[in-house]
Amino acid sequence: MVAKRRWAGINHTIVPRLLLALLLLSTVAATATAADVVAADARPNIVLVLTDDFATSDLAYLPSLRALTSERGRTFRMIVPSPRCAPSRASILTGQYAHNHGVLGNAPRTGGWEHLKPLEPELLPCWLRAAGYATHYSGKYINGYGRIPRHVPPCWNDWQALTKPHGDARYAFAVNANGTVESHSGRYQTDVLAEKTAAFVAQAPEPFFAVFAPFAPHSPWRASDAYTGTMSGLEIRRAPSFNESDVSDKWQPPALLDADAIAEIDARTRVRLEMMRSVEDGIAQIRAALDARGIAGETYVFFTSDNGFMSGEHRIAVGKGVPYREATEVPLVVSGPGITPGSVSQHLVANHDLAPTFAALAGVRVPASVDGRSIAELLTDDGTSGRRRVLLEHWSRTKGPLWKGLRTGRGVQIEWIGGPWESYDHGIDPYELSAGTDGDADLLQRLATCAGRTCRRLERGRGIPPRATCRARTEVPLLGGGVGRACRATQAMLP
Ligand SMILES: [Ca+2]
Ligand SMILES: [Ca+2]
Repeated sequence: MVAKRRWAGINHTIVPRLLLALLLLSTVAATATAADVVAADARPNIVLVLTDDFATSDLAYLPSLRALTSERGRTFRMIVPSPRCAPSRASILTGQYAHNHGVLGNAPRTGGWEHLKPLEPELLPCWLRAAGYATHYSGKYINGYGRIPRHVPPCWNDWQALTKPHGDARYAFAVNANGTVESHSGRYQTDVLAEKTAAFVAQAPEPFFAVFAPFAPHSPWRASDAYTGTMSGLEIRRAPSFNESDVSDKWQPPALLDADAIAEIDARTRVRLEMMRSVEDGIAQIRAALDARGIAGETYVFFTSDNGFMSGEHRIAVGKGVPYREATEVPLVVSGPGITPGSVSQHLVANHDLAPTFAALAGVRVPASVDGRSIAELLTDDGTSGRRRVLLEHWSRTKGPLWKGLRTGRGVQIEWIGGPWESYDHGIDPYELSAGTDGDADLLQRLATCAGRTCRRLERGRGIPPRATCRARTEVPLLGGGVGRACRATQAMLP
């Protein structure tokens, strides 16, 4: 079979895959050896669909999205330790907690692209590229990117990122296409971005790593003309935490939402879901490209969000950046070789696990700076990750940390800086309606300053000497636990 394909401006005649990989990789990864290429040829492709502010509850309204993701793969409930756009995206690219990568917020003073830029030569795409992967990014990169409109971060073979300020408009926006700024008008942003990823997937040399990062369903909330109004009749379901009636257990709670505020939340939810219809189309287009090329069986597709989203739960009308489940939990759905369709994992997974997971799938060693752990084995096996807890941490724009917390498979302990502790046992209070005041300050402090292997050890409970023996037989002297009430509370929170 002989056909012409085009890659990176070069026409190639199709030859057996290994030879093609050798030819192409010699142009994209000068450091790869022949041995690397042979190994790389057997490695899977990886596609990451990274949405923006998609909430776990949104999935219930989107049957087509479920058909494209959870019904074809394995669903994890993923914790986002720092639930705002830039810190989360930096964690995905570094495999680190925010206190280690240093992108603490969205704005230049404490975070955003300005704080990520010095790290760019060492990020995930560079690990994969050095190992022979072809790399692609389409969509929203990180807050503040585009202030130098032609900047292309290193290690991306095909770079198609939204630039500011035009990146905010849904029908008029600009894309940095490998260093050339393209102006787009008249077409819906998500459609254009999906097309770019599908085009890459259709012809990139294998193995490849492709990121489709639509700026949806983030504000400004505008659906494509094709889907505007399609969710207008949708009845919005209320979680028990919606407009929480008794907030005496919360620190500095907002006022009760009135009818106007609730109507606004519902209207916004409908438009956000309409925006996701275009993301569904994008995923379908990318999958079609994989199918057409016959490589779906050797490609992992990850679907997730950079953070969750509040829509009236606990009276919080809009946004993220709070320690509640709606903000700190997002769905992670993975489909690919060996993964049971429709399966669900109960393991505690965090977004700084994504980079080491991609590295493991690619057979790449991660730098010692990585805090996360690979979940590659959990994609096909119910075995144990050994992880008992994940740190939560969040900073204000100017005043340092706002809150920190310990999240387990069964609950959460939150420390409001300068305020009280709020703790929830998700086994009996999954909607976080009635807070306790338990908190392990010592363990939290250790995790909040951990790095690399130490983080993983603290998350497992290894290396933490029990501080006391619990008094009752029903209590367990948990690693990192304490005595009395703290001991019981910690026990109740174990997965
Ligand atoms: Ca976001
Ligand atoms: Ca309450």
